[in-house]
Amino acid sequence: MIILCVFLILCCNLVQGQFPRACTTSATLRSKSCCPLWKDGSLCGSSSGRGRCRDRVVFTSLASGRVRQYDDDRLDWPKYYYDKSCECFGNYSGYNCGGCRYGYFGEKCDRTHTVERKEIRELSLLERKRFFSYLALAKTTKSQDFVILYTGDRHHKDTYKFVDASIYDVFSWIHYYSIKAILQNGTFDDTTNYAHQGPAFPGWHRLGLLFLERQIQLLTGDEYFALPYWDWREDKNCSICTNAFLGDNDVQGFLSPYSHFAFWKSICSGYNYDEAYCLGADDQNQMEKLHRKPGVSPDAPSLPTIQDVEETLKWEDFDRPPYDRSARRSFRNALEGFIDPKDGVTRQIGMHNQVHVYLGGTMGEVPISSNDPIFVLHHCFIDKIFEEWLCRHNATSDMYPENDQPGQGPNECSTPYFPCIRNKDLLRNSTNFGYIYSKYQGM
Ligand code: KOJ
Ligand code: ZN
Repeated sequence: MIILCVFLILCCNLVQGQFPRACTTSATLRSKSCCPLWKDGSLCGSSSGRGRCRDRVVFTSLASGRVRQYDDDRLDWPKYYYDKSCECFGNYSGYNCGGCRYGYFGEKCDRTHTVERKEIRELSLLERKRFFSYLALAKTTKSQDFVILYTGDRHHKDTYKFVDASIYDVFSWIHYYSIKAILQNGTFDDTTNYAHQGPAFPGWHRLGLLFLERQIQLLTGDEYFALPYWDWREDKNCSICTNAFLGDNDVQGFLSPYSHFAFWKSICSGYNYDEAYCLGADDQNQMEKLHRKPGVSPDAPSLPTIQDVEETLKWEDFDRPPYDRSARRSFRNALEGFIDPKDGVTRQIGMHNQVHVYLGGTMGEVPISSNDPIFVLHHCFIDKIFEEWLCRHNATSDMYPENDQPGQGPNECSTPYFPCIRNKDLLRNSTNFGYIYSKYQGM
């Protein structure tokens, strides 16, 4: 019975993400059409009024109209792969419009409710145990809806292929894929990417967390599931790095055999060179185990303070030219952690980056950091700070700036999510996406 319920949930509530399995058959790739049938037998559920199959659901890229010299497969997402994709109406969403927009539930997507994301230490013992078992299930359950891209050589698109992955690994892969160096005139540029070092950073990660949260809701049938966060302000010695929480580690950095994630392996680990995407994704033996070394790096011996967060929140401009890691007096760049939040000018490892570097190990390796579930808790707190900024500054999506970062224009699709959600539409309060944060420790 439970198996049947899980199966029904999986096949009837498809939501955002990519690559949709249904769009990676050789026929769909050849036709460049990603408009799968919904269960009513029509493309994108069109006969039930859920959506339609549309040409170029790609939005405009560069504001300035400058011609790009890139040959990267992710540019102008999802144009390289698909000319056609589903456009869903109203509250419907998902690659075939069979699912609901974030914050909406039910067959007709007409039910709403708001979930509350709490600090992990606020959870009851039962809630915490439930969270760890949901994660274990997500790590071991093959995604029915999505597959991941795996390639031998990024210069040769005919070596691209798609492989199965677990639900958690699809989430982790999305971060990996967005962050790989950009192929430009046959060479790789790793100074910029689709999710970081630009105005897309807060919204991109917000969407990633929503993706994982919804996938877990669907997997478990628990519509009220909410991701927890870790308020790391002034935390000493990573107080959640214990086996009752995210896990203790040994001197080499490996997680304690008694921790929840002792046997987790990192997808896309081991082959972190620019030329390939996620080699080894089909072989557990090639993946390294999670590791962590909190407080060991001389570059980030402690965690950000209450004052650091307050100083970050005071910056009025969401982002500022040149919209990259050198942007000054920019809320986004202070939050991401390339400038001192106090003066908005001095280069330093702060805030988001500081927590990654402080934790070290898997979390300190940019391409694979999302394999460690502490990434989820860290980014939920970053998202909470982003939410606090949106409230304090009465932010609206028109504050999202035009800029030249690849994939980060206001009207470009957040890359590589599916279907298209424009970057600027993520600059909206979390209640628009069906969640809020608990008030904890005064924020
Ligand atoms: C890992 C990441 C990231 C930043 C750092 C540290 O994923 O975004 O590590 O610079
Ligand atoms: Zn990231």
